[in-house]
Amino acid sequence: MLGVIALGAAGVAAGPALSNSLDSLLSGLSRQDPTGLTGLLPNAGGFRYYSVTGPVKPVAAADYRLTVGGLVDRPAGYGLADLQALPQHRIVHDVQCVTGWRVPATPFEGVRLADLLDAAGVRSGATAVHFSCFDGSYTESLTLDQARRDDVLVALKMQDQPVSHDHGGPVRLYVAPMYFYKSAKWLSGITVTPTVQRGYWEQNGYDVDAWVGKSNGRDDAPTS
Ligand SMILES: Nc1nc2c(c(=O)[nH]1)N[C@H]1C(S)=C(S)[C@@H](COP(=O)(O)O)O[C@H]1N2
Ligand SMILES: [Mo]
Repeated sequence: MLGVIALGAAGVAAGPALSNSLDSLLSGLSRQDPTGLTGLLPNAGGFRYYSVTGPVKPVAAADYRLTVGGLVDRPAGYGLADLQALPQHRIVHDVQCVTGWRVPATPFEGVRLADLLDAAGVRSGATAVHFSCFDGSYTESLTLDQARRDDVLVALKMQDQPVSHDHGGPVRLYVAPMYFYKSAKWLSGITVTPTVQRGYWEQNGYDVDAWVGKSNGRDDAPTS
């Protein structure tokens, strides 16, 4: 996909003629949307499917494990049932992708990331949280202040259903106030770190502080 981004930038610099010939080389969806392999999910209500690694092997609910570690007093591992047993919070908010598409008023439900951080006991000297995924490639990050917000969830449900495999189930991150690339799918690891470690797209130019409408050079209308 980096090739696609490079070609896209070259196309802009070279003007419309070259851009048109580049267009014919690229599939329509990839051209419009370089942030992942993407397709329209059937019956998904406007969501697009993203995976930077192509197909991801599903993990059965019974085999799912989320680890919490790094600069914490009590590293922990949670199965899906462990997460389901914790207090659940439901947020209904617009989803906004940095490439422009928006899905209004989408319910997400799960455990507050803040609750998992409190349970682990964040040590002094920590300022950030790093996320890893069982696709083996995607990563994300938040500052500790961002991670402790009420509208940041370790989500077990999306659209009032268990998070489907295509949407990053059984468990994905949901960062309501930020562009959707912050909402890591197939979440497997939460690591408290001394400083922010840039995530996958952030190493490729996206902003770490991904507030909708106030980052990435975009002026999208506020989400609510
Ligand atoms: N593991 C993983 N998480 C990811 C991505 C990805 O490619 N891999 N793409 C991100 C981007 S850019 C978006 S817009 C959303 C898309 O979520 P969806 O596939 O449920 O629509 O997931 C985000 N989280
Ligand atoms: Mo995205």
